[in-house]
Amino acid sequence: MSEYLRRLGERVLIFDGAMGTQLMALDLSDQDFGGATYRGCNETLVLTRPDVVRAIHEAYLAAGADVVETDSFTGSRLKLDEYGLGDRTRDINLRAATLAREACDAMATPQWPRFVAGSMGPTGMLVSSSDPSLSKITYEQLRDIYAEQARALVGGGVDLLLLETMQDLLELKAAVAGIRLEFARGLRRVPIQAQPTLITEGRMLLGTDIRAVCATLDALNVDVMGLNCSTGPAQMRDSIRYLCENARCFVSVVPNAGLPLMGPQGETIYPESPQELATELAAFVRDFGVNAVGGCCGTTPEHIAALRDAVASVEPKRRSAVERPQEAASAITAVSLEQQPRPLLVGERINSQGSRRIKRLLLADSYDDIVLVAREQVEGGAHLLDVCCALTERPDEDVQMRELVRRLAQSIEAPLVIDSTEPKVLEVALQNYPGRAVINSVHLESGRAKMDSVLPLAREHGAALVALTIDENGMAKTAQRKVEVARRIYDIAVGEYAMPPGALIFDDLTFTLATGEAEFLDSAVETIEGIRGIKSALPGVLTSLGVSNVSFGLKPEARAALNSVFLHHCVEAGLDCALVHPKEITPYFEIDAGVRELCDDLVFNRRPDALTRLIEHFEANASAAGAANEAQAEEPAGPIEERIHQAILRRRKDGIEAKIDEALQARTPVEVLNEILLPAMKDVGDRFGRGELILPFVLQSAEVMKKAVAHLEQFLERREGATKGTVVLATVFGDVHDIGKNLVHTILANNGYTVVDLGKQVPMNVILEKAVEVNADAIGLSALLVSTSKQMPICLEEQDARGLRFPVIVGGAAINRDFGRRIALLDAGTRFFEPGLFYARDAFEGLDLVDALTGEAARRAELLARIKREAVAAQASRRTAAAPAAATPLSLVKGERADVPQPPFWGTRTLESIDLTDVWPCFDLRSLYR
Ligand code: THG
Repeated sequence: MSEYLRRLGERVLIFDGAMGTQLMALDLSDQDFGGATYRGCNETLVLTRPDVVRAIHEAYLAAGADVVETDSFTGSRLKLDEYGLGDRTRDINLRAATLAREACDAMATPQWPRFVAGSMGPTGMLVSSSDPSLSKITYEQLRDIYAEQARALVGGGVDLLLLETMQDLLELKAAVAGIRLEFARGLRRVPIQAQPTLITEGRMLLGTDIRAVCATLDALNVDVMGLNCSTGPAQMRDSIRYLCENARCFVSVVPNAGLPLMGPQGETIYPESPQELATELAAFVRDFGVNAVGGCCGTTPEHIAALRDAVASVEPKRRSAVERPQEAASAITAVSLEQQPRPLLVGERINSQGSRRIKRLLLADSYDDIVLVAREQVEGGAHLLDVCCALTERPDEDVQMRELVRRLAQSIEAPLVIDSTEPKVLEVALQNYPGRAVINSVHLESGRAKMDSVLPLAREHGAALVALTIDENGMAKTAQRKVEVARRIYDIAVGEYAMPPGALIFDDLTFTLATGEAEFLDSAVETIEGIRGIKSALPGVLTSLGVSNVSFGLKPEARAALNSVFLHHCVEAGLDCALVHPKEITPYFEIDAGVRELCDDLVFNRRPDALTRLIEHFEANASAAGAANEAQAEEPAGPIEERIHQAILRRRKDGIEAKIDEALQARTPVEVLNEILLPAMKDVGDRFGRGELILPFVLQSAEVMKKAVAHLEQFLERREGATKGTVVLATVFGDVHDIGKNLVHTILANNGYTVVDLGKQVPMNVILEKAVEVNADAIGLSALLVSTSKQMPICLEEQDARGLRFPVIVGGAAINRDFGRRIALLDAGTRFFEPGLFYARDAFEGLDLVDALTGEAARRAELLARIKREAVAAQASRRTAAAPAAATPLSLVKGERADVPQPPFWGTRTLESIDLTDVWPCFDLRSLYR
């Protein structure tokens, strides 16, 4: 292991401060740069004024920096070419490295080694953007550009390579690949530290969020990941916390001296004093366990000296080993490959061979329309999208794949599964995709050949991989053979290519049951048993199936029913991912019992006439529109409460208003809400939790609920007059489903409160700033998913750290009262959050709590005392129940995983809409427009 990483494991390392702004302050002359033509090329100074560059290194070392960065930030051939210095690329980078090396070696002692980071910044291109001039470069060109610079820097003696201020995740991937390419060619191996830049919204320039950054860099196996430039530490806080909790590697943070401001003469001012910057960064070390800190634009040796002192005075938080599932990532966000509840839904229809529509659109090069189909798939509930462009009519699958992947990357938040039999097509797709894709697929049909050509691609791009259970003897048909083939693939992929098992997805093959051939009668049973066998023989791997294959040849209605039934049994057996058309799936419990039995008979080969009976049923019932629609179409009779309940559960939006009116004849509006609507939605939530419903259905039910509540609202008593208080409401970051929160909004507003509703997906920082701004009486937080509920304790910790005192009310499908009691305590359960953390089971309990919090002091005090008592008692009983568990950090539910919910649509930002100089201060953006 490298000395740099070894030391990083022992203590926090301090990086140096700015090079660019330090050089600027010296007011160097044209001569210093070797002539007016080179003015502004800071890298040329390593040749013309090495004394100046070395003095800056020395000043930082004297201030206590452990690591100095070479003066090579814009030293790639592409950037140097702008000054006509491209052919000096090697000299400049080599000299930049030796200069820093000399300065470090002069100061280093065995107790206090000093390290040289070979700095490599962005090229100024935005390879994954749609801008024609900024994207006029390829992944391979970028890879070679970074490879060249890396070779020279390592040749000059750097201890690590630092990719910093990176703007485009695809460029960052290409840079890492370039470095690795040089390692493979024999270059001395050094650690790779990768630092993208986030703009104030917490995303990269093209909209990539921190989850996608973390998932992608994690899959690339970088040694350190972090953030630098663009903003001060405050704006990075949420993202750094995320990295420290989720990255499997070391984390670095190198902010500017505050968010840059414009001075009176239009100059850039970095507002933070050494003390301010140091205090904030030391807090990252103490609160999150950041491993390396330093300064970017506007920081000076004084900042670094203050930083060194501040970091020395805090106890770094120990980051616990991260046990989390593999994720796929788009250029927008990441999605866990292990959904809870299972399965991960992969939309099957962007497939030239599985959809006539897509085939037609590909033949016509109508990419925009394909993007619309992709959007439909995502809106229908697909977590990922399978993409296949193979056409017998055209020879240019790679060209079409490239174009389609680029378009999808810019507008679809669901990560892609690249489906092709051609390694070349897979490669082109991966080279144009900024996130972490899934490759579909490898197998052993011609022995190892396919694996040996595709696995290196999976490694270079960090892709996950679907593997089919096919070997030299053909498709494995029995469960036993499926497991055997899977094991062979596993041994090669994991044993030889070091794939993480969690990134291996075995597809043990689905055959159609529609032919009635004897050979395939047991095929579904074998497939289901194959899933069980693979999951138990190869721990940690995932499974997938092209579910719709099971019904090829049947009529659409029969297909929908059989697909849904087969999927249900596969998921019960442990299936993790399903290639389906999500819209066509019906929840098992909703399928007519008779149809379910017909399908079960066929799937499990329970009677010889199973196929005939199924076909006959659907022929006889052709007009009934099939099982899938039965649940939707037929309106059951019965009491009104039951009919409303069913309408919500079965996603029937039409006529809901009339039903509400009917219910209002015998009940008050509040009773309708309380006794009919809320229990119905709870039933939906419970079924989701048990895996009976997939998320798209929950959302459709929520739509019905919304419509019902909107109608009911006019009848709810509205209290006029002065506001009773102000509540800031938000659905937390990561969660895009806000039905619960909207309901609370309605109830509070109708009871005289001013509600500041921040919507969904709200970062904690935004919530707290708004609460301060409006002087809130309480903050209300909602979360649908277990993973996003983790934002709730963060609200308390952040308030505690910032000295804020807003009571917090939490609610949502994934949490319960015990969770509320647990998070009411800070510092691993040792200290009560004095303003109070309250769990509300529903909107009405939320209203009661807000009433108590804004009411008489005595009532408020009584409430707080009770909550505190309960929290402490619950903590004590957990201690006695499980002594060791009490000390472990927060875990919401036993065995829970940090699953990533379906992301929101972010969309792309046009370059024109951003003032890039705001975004990228340490880089001369004017060069982008040259
Ligand atoms: N395993 C893996 N990958 C796969 C498959 C698999 N990729 C391709 C395929 N099988 C899964 N994809 C589809 C796509 C569409 C359909 C079935 C599987 C399908 N299409 C309709 C039809 O053909 O009737 C719709 C046609 C249309 O709209 O024109 O059923 O098994 N790893």
